[in-house]
Amino acid sequence: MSVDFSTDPTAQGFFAPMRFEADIEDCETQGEIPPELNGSFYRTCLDRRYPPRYADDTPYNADGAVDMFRIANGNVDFRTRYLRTARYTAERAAHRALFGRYRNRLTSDPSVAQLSHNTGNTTPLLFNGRLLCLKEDSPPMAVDPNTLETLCEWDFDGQMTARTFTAHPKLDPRTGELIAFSYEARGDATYDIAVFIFDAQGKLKRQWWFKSPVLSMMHDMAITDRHIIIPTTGMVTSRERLDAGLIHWTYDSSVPCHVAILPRDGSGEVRWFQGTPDQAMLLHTTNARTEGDRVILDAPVASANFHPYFPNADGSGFDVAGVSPNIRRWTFDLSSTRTDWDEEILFDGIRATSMVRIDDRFLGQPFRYSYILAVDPKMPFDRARGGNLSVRVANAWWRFDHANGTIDRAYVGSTHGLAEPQFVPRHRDAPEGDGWVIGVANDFSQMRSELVIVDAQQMQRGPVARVKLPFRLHTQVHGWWVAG
Ligand code: V55
Ligand code: FE
Repeated sequence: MSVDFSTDPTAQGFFAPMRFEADIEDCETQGEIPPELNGSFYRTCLDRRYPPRYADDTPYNADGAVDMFRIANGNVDFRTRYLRTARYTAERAAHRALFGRYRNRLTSDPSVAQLSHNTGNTTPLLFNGRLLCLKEDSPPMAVDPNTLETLCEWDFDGQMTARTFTAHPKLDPRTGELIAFSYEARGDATYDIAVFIFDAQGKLKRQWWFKSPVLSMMHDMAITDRHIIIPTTGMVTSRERLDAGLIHWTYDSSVPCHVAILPRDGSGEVRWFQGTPDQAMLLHTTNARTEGDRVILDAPVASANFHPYFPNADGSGFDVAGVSPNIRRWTFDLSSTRTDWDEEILFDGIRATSMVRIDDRFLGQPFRYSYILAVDPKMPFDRARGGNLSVRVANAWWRFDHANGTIDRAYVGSTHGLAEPQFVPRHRDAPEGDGWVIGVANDFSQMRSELVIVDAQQMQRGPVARVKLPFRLHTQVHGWWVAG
């Protein structure tokens, strides 16, 4: 069986896998890297080693690769490595894909029935000396943060007993705790949710186990200084679906969003709230806080399926009109017996993506700014040379000011698509918003990628520096900054 990606429409142009590993010292740079910018920018990426076994599979099922831009004294070194997962190793030995459709082990080659399907392709996060590369269907992959060598699948020294682990745990900037949850926590199509709090030294401090009212994707969570918030979505599965050999998820537009809220200190039970189906398409949260008896969550939320690879349960086709979330503020009143919540639309009229970040020093606390990847019709975009603006190509970063409702926009070139923005503070103690927004831009005119650095307080000026790689990079999912 030959390696041929030519019939995979999701693996063309900038989305074709790179299938390489590389080290570049002293990368080519235009402009001046700010001297205060010192640290490592990590990205987890999708990069299939072998063509998928099924043509309808999702790119989310690609092998994971991890990139590192190490920035010091105005210089940048770049490194990229595949994650050496059990899956990668087995498929490499077989010279072909052995794992089948996304999160459906019944569609895999029988030879890998007992092997982990972990790809670690979604989020990198440094905790307790290990770079954790996370995939929500598996435990973390632990990676050496300097060499990017894969260490092992990591269960926190046996403390984390769930079969899965979210790709979006929260590092509390005040306490150093890592707060995480698992869904389908006792295996495929189980309703079990587990929630874990690890202290800054990695010791398990508290855990909860309970059942979800729906069997849905639960991609992200939020924390406040007192609460843990976990939303369900309309992206659902079932034992029957998996037994039929289908891809794990289908979007059911009749399923309402549910939200679990737990007190962090274990002083009360988990409380479930129930919303409506038009609130059920969310991936990422922006931030949350507790004010008295109210929990306030800001998040990009859409009302229809924005995953083109997961079919609609009612048989309708993918509709690009439904893909753009708006930013919603949900307020939960813990002092009443209400099981619903209040919704307010922030930044009315905008069409964003779900790729939103904040200044992580303000996680769980009152905050002012968020940074989001956007398809911005006001920015010039050369469709002939820049590909199509679509679900997969966005051309702007926006800074939302949650205090006054304004939006600042950054644009890096008419043939450039952007990945998720990463905020980096100027100094550890700099005020919120004082720093840079960094991230990878893909220049379709040259088929090269670059790391661009934008002053967060002067977004409209565009990049102050561009670190140009001599090749294109694989598709990023999420990034992570580690200072120093
Ligand atoms: C998402 C991404 C995933 C996944 C589940 O963006 C959800 C949402 C990159 O993999 O497995
Ligand atoms: Fe995510």
